[in-house]
Amino acid sequence: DYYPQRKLALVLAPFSGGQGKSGVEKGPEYMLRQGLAHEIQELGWDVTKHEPLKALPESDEVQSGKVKNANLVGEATERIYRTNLEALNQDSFPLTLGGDHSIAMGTVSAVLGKHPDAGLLWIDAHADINTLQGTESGNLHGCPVSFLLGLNKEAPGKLSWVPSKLHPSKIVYIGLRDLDPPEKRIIKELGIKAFSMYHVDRYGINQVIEMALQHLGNGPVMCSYDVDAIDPQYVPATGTPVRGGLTLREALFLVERLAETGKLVALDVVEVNPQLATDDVHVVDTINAGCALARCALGETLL
Ligand code: B3U
Ligand code: MN
Ligand code: MN
Repeated sequence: DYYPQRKLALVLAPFSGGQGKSGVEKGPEYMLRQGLAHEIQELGWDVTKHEPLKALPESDEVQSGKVKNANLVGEATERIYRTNLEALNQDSFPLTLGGDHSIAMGTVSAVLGKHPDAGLLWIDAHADINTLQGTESGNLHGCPVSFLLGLNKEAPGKLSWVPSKLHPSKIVYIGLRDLDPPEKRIIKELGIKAFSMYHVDRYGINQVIEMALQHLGNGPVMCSYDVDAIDPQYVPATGTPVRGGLTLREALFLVERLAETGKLVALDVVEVNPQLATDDVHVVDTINAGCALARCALGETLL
């Protein structure tokens, strides 16, 4: 058990600069309004709130190839990194609420700063491993893993802080179903363990998580959870929904199993965009799913 004191740092990351749709910065606010902080306290955690992105300055953007908002993403992710590393150093579990997935450059780097042997479980419809060369969209939320792995020789502007401490053998994907061709090549070349929706159907979610955990070994595990891994029928309010995803039970089961191992050291819940719903039920479903992921990862459903 990494957190015998049950201290939790709730890190709000209302950030949308890693992609083009507004609304994803409202994710944390909606999850808090749903009562998430209180629910976590009810589970026995001592919760402190952190807002590293307060007063984020207007940034002076460098135009570097296709990639958008490099300085803004650099500034935001470095702030999140510092906040989360400090939380980890004070024996607090960092639960980071996004915001778009670019913020994982900060959250994962913090975990690797504290626990160099940590494994990373990346649950997502997308691999988010595009390089500066390979990205078609120029959206940095499609690139965090390439930075964490050090695949970009020179990072533009303020993105140069990212330490790239992740080894390809220490990341496992679950839920993939929408990859760009260069991303597939990178995953193959680096031998990264990846369980797509095909593998979920083939082996079942239980065997997939066991294989994933076995691959990551005995050390601590961080989970970066993009809610678009879940089928849009359960989580419609997200920026890039892709049909054919995890059922809500499969999605929650993954984090329930992580809670059971006692090895989970940090969690991100990202890409909740309450503005992208066509009706209120969609918002409620999405926010409820995001909050349930956090609660289940913290042991709510363990007896
Ligand atoms: N691979 C595409 C699409 C994408 C990645 N992550 C999300 N969408 N959420 C890209 O833009 O890099
Ligand atoms: Mn993602
Ligand atoms: Mn995604």
